[in-house]
Amino acid sequence: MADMESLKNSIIKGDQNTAKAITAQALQEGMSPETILNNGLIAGMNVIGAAFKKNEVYVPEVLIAARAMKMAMEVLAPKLVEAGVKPIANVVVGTVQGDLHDIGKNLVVMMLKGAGFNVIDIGTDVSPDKFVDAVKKNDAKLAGLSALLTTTMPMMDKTVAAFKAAKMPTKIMIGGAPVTDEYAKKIGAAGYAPDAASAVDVAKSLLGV
Ligand code: B1M
Repeated sequence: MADMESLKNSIIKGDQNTAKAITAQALQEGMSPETILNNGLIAGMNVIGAAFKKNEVYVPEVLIAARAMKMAMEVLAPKLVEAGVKPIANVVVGTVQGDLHDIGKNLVVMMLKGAGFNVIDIGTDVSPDKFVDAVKKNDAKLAGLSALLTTTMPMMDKTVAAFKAAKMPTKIMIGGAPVTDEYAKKIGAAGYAPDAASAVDVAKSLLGV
């Protein structure tokens, strides 16, 4: 019988073949897609996220775990849709205008997906208007802004201002190497996360989930 502890461990180890095989077996045995998602895949990503936060694992381990999750999700996603399992919330994530750095942003995307959010990744060099449009189009409650350059940090301020000008109640979470909690408060962003794992905690707390 498919064992969720083994599925969780396959995600932690980044063993994509085992993750995919156990997911397929669990579905075949009639386990609910939601149980597989929560007790196997998300449980594994939670462990990786906590270890990443404590510097017990590093970027490569997170990428490998996320790849294993992605493979398993290819099998699981159609069944989740059939079962009507809803993601926690829609979240739009991008790197601000003028900034092409996306490695950290991609990690944030992976961790949010791993935690059960539906993430709309709008890439790099994203203008304030494009952020606003993407949030409107996807009815997102949260926008995540990444910046790696001190010269592009002011675009976060401009993006927050664009949401305010559009009178949108969207919560905005910011992050990236030069960004600080103090800066988030200064520009009126709702939250700041220092790393990808914390981004999940901050996102959940901002959305009250
Ligand atoms: Co650039 N670069 N770079 N670069 N680059 C830095 C950032 C820099 C610190 C290097 C240096 O000088 N020591 C420096 C910035 C200086 C500053 O502004 N203070 C710099 C510079 C100057 C530049 C250029 C201007 C260089 C030039 O052309 N003269 C240029 C700018 C291009 C542009 O964006 N317009 C440039 C270009 C590039 C490359 C294209 C070559 C490449 C990017 C490739 C890519 O991303 N696809 C690159 C890289 C790789 C770096 C370094 C080496 C690594 C960045 C990285 O990926 N880190 C970087 C130096 C360094 O950091 N050692 C540097 C790993 C990543 C996992 O961490 O992105 O911090 P990070 O993400 C973390 C957290 O910050 C947080 O979670 C992540 C995971 O824990 N986080 C969030 C990030 N976003 C978040 C969002 C959240 C929450 C948390 O909520 C939404």
